[in-house]
Amino acid sequence: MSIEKSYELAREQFAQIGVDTDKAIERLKNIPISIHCWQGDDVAGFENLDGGLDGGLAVTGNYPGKAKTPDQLRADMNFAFSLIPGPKKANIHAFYSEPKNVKVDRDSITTECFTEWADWAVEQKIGLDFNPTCFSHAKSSDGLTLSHPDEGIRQFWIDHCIRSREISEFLGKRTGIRSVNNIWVPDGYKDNCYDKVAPRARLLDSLNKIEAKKLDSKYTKDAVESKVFAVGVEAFTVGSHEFYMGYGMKNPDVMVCLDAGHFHPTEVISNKISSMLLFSDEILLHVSRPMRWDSDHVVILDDELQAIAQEIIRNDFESRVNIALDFFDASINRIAAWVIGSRNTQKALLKAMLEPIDLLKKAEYDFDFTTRLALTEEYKSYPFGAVWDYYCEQMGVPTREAWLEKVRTYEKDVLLKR
Ligand code: RNT
Ligand code: ZN
Repeated sequence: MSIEKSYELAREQFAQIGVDTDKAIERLKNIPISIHCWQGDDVAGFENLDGGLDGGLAVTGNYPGKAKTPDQLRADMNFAFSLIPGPKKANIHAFYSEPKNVKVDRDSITTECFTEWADWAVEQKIGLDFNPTCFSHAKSSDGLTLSHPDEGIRQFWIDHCIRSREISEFLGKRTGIRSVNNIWVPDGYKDNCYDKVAPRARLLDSLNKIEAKKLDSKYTKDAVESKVFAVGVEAFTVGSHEFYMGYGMKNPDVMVCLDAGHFHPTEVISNKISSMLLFSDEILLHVSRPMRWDSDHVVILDDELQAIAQEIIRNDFESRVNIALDFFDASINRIAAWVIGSRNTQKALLKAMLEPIDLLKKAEYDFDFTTRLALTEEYKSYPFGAVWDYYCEQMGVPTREAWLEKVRTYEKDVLLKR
């Protein structure tokens, strides 16, 4: 049956429970997803480092065809974007800089190192988000950066984060779309920390220095990302959730970032959004999929992804929740990874829009928990797929699994020739 016919039937069925599928589609068209460039090159960056990835981050797998130059990475993202419907941003990291001729260390990167990224984004009509890269560098090899006891090392990373804010502002100005600048540091210890206050006090002082200058909030806004543990940083992270929660509450210009993999294994970020947004204007999400630990698996349409989307949609939070993806899997085709994770995030948002939200809220307010449970379960098998397919067709991207064939062709023609 044609996509249109299926959609017509689905539209009718949803209309019967008071859900307007056309409206849902229009709503989805206005929710940008920030797609992380680092899935395309296994978080390697382009600095030609001798050392590999560190900071407790790990990418496993050696699937062929990873991007080795900025142009390859942008080409791969362009191709992935052609398979993902709706508005997108690209999320880049400082170590994807393209300095002209001379090597520019992280503390002295300038907007000029990012003109290619900016030109590309303008061409693609997308916004850009930014991240200082406080890992995979000689000065992060002690496992401490902004909280390092050595003043010189600390200053190096402070300068790097200040430069990153300026670059983010530049990217916001160039693209006309505000850029989020997200600060995550790997700082912590493998084994039990004896003095937990001193490193946190140093991190706080560093952040205050980084944030001292007010930048134009029309173009950039900072976020800070916590973490509970990592491989090699099992015992103690300086930037814990409580630390950055406190920082965000005291500094309303700075958003708190919630990464789905950065909490204890059964703790979920979906249940934090409602509380956070009673106290902050905005938050940043790193949508990821932890498996037993912060493993950064490709996002699938699982219960937690749907719970995250439901929190955003049921409460009209889409203008206050910045949705960014953060996963990296080198065991499968990297473009497929982007497409799967991005499309699933959008599917989850759409599925959440296809519930009669007011009716279900009312059942709950009336203490009618039978109706609440019965209907939420029944609505799970309503024909959401027909609406998704129609949306993809409208947006000019492949419907259903048709994108996979295109990825295979690109793999053969482009990736395997690298
Ligand atoms: C690390 C954080 C961080 C990184 C990226 C590469 O645990 O999740 O967001 O994944 O900055
Ligand atoms: Zn993250």
